[in-house]
Amino acid sequence: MKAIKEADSEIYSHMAAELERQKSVLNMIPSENYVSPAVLEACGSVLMNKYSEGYPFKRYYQGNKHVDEIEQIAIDRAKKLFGAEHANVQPLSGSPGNAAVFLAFLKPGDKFMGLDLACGGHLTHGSKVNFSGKIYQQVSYGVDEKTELLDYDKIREIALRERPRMIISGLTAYPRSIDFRKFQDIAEEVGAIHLADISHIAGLVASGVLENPVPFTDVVSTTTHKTLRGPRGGLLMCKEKYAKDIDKAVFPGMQGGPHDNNTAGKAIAFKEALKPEFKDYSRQIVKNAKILADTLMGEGIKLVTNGTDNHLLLIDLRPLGIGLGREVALALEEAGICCNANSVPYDSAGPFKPSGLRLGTPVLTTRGMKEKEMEKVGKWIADVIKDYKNRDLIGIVRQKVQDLCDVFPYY
Ligand code: DSN
Repeated sequence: MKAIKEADSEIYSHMAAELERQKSVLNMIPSENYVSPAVLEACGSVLMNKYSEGYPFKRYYQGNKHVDEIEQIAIDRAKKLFGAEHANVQPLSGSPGNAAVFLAFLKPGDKFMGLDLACGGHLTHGSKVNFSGKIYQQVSYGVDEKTELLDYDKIREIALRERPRMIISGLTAYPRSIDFRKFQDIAEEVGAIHLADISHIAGLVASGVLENPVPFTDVVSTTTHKTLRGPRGGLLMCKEKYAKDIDKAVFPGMQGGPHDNNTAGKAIAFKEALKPEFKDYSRQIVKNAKILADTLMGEGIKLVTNGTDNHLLLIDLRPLGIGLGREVALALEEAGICCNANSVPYDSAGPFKPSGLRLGTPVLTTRGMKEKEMEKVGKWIADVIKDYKNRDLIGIVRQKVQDLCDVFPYY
């Protein structure tokens, strides 16, 4: 960061401090990851100087000879990675990608189904405060109150009754695998488009650790920066028959010029994800999450659905008190463990003071941590949760976290 240091010492000092923070904490926010130096270089490159409205070899601006090649490589690699008939690598992130899908298939006021945010969905799956819930009519489905699992019979029942134009599957805080095939079947039965939002699990899907919905699902959306470990960005994949609708909805429907620097970062990340090592990485993410879950439950901590199939865990703090999520997340942050407060299904405390904690293993796994480390980390998390006001304990855990981070450096 030599040039930044010289040009703007104020921003430089914050960036340098953020780098230190990322190195010296256990980052357990399940939607974050640490990208490779190659992806970082691409995102900070001269490609950001270019405008490229249009698609490869069909642009509205001159000078796109090299950008055309880069975007085409990104498209080809995405198709290979997920076995997709068609891929659009231009969505700036997950939300604009999903917005483009709405634009492609729904008119304002049309009905669609999405997983309730408090049960693990996403803002763009129909939250009242999001474009999806304001412009379109959301019919929500939840999880079973007892098992906290998706109930496919119930989802089918709602779909048959409501006849939505689109059904969204996918998660931001559901720790179990999703039967995307069942969603596709239900959508076909009621004549709806099925959008599978695999943003959180894309890396696990690409490596075959979780089921890949791309070959049989109408449209699949994802971000590229979570378990997939690429740059901030989005990606849409669909059956060939929807390719034109999707492309037109992304540009000129939703967006102007793509961010070519991030497109290059996506291409590099897809190449990394096609390597055999990425399979090992993905397997380890899930192994780590399972060990972490077992350790926490062994310490008497309640987990939503009593475990995990993917990269994330949702801790239910209600046995300790309603609405404790943020307070405990702050205590954990002080102890050097970064996660986020999150609603749990049927949380009476509301989204501003939720009763849960969401955490995951993608970053720790990127740093090379395995089962042994997860047992330690799980024990520290449980200690802080059970005694979150104890400043001495928080200080002791902070030191242990620092020591562990020193053994697993990154950047
Ligand atoms: N903000 C992302 C997450 O944390 O799950 C979803 O967009």
